[in-house]
Amino acid sequence: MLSSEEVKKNAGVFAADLVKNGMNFGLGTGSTVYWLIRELGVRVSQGLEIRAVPTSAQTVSLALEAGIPLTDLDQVAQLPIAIDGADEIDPQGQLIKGGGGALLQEKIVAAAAEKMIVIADGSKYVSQLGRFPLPVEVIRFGYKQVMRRLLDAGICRSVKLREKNGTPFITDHQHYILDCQFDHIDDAPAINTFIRNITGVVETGLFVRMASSAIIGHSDGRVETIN
Ligand code: ABF
Repeated sequence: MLSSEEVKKNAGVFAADLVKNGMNFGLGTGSTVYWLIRELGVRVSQGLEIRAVPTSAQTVSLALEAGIPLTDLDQVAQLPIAIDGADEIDPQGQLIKGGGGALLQEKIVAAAAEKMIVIADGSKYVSQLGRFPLPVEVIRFGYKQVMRRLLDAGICRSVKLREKNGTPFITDHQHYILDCQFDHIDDAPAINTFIRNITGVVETGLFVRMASSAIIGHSDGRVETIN
């Protein structure tokens, strides 16, 4: 049985093969993407020519440390792929993302890419979304109104302002995150639309019809691609 870190590493290294010479690509965030960055760093040092569009400040520093050249969405004409982690993936390829707090930029990059490829360990693959609290990025001003709207609508069981070290967690884009606990999410597109329509909401961590495939690492060493 492999450790969870080894499983993530297998998925990250497997995904590195999708990044071809000369490619611009979206580079996600998180502990599985960490291994992708490490592997691509080695390949860049061996001559692979690529440019990454990073999805967070954390990924900017890891990529620079690994020697991966960066670019941004305004500089690239095409983004054939984006590779990113997820907190939950269902059989329809719908995702919950944002556990690490980078959902806004991750969604913008995923939307710009022709294909979004998810990398994760098997524990993230679920029959139904909703056990992992759904992150919702909100404007700081008046955020309690948004909390109230979410609760009054009765769509989720509880809503919490995300904190770090006893103070509100601030995203890369200077917003707050509300973590919404559901029992399960039956209709992800409808929930996503409903929440996005609340004034003050910037984006949700529900990624609907965005992922093209998922690369899932397993503890027995297998790496599976689900299309
Ligand atoms: C990011 O990585 C986030 O959207 C997500 O919260 C997190 C999960 O990935 P990992 O478990 O690989 O750290 O993409």
